[in-house]
Amino acid sequence: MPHLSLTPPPLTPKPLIPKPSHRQTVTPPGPSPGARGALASLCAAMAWAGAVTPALSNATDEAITPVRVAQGLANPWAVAFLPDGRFLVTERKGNLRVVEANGTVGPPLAGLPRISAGGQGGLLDVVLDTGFERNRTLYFCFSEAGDGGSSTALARAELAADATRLDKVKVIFSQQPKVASTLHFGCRITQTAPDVLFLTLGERFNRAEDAQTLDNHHGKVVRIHTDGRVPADNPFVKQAGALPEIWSLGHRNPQGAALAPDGRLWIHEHGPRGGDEINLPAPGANFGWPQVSFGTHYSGLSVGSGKSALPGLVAPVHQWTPSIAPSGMAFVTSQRYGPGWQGNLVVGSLKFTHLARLELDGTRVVREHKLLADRGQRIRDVRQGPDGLLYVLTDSSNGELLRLVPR
Ligand SMILES: [Ca+2]
Repeated sequence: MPHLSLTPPPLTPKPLIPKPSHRQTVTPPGPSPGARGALASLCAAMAWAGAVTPALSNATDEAITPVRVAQGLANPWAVAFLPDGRFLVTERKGNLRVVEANGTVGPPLAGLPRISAGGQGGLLDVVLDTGFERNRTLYFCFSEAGDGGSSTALARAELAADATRLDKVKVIFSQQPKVASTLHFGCRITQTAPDVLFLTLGERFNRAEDAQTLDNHHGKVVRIHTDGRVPADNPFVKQAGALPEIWSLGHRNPQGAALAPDGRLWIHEHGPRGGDEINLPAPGANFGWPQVSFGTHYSGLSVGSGKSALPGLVAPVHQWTPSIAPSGMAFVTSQRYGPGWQGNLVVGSLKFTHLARLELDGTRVVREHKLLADRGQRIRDVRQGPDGLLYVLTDSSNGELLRLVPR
């Protein structure tokens, strides 16, 4: 989502002990489904020519220093940037905290609803409203208990002037139905217009088939107004039996979403064993889970049709096999890292503990770079701050907020 254009927080560099090498590796792109013209093929060939050059030749990848802003965060899941240079950070177990610009971690804010923490569930994403400076409004999503188990819920609230509590908390969306599962909540929020929110929703793992039907919110991307109303132009509002919030279907567990500079929504989702995907949700589009996948079930059995594509199911713009376990996603729109990074997509990897930096040609990934892998930290979230710098949250009981500073 667009971040507020405000005074950058003061840099208080606390450089970490340098590793032997900050050199990064380059891997060739995975299969890129979809039709390509001759020009695209030529571009791909040129991109490949670039991709096979030694990794060390890409000087820009060596030009970042991760600087620890804060530590001691318990499985932090999302970070948002307050206009005064402070940060809001969620902890999965249910805390929302202010982190001072100097890294001091504040106490949990009061006023949050009851959160059903456990497994993959808890307090997950948080984003500020684009009018936050004026209205103090923010949105957060979490796992909500109720009849039948739990599901993902989205709430709006106002941050008190002293930032010690949330006021006017209102749940504006609850995923239906609730089920007995602590897995696959999805739960990334993107504001694409002043009054429009998108929320990604996992299929809760044991309800995978639900992702193909419209009578539930499992494995869906939903689109609602910021007050919870359903937009009149959602794709299924006039279809009997369909839940009107649904924008797209056939998703597995999407834990990354970002608004591209051109206004398009991008998401990624965890595959099963292999087949993590980047998708561009479109109204009414079916992204195939669990009918098609580039991966297999954890058992090794094939998924659904056993195919990676079928007519009528939208292919991902990128896939990872083996799975990187993606979480968090942002576009680099600033010029802080030079022209080679501008327009890139960055994605956290939990499994391989790196930050993937993806060079794009339109909607196609043409090169992939792996950053920060030598730190061995699971990456849960990545965002571009109002200072144009990238910020990363690492996932552990002693999670960190890192600022990626260009050298
Ligand atoms: Ca898919």
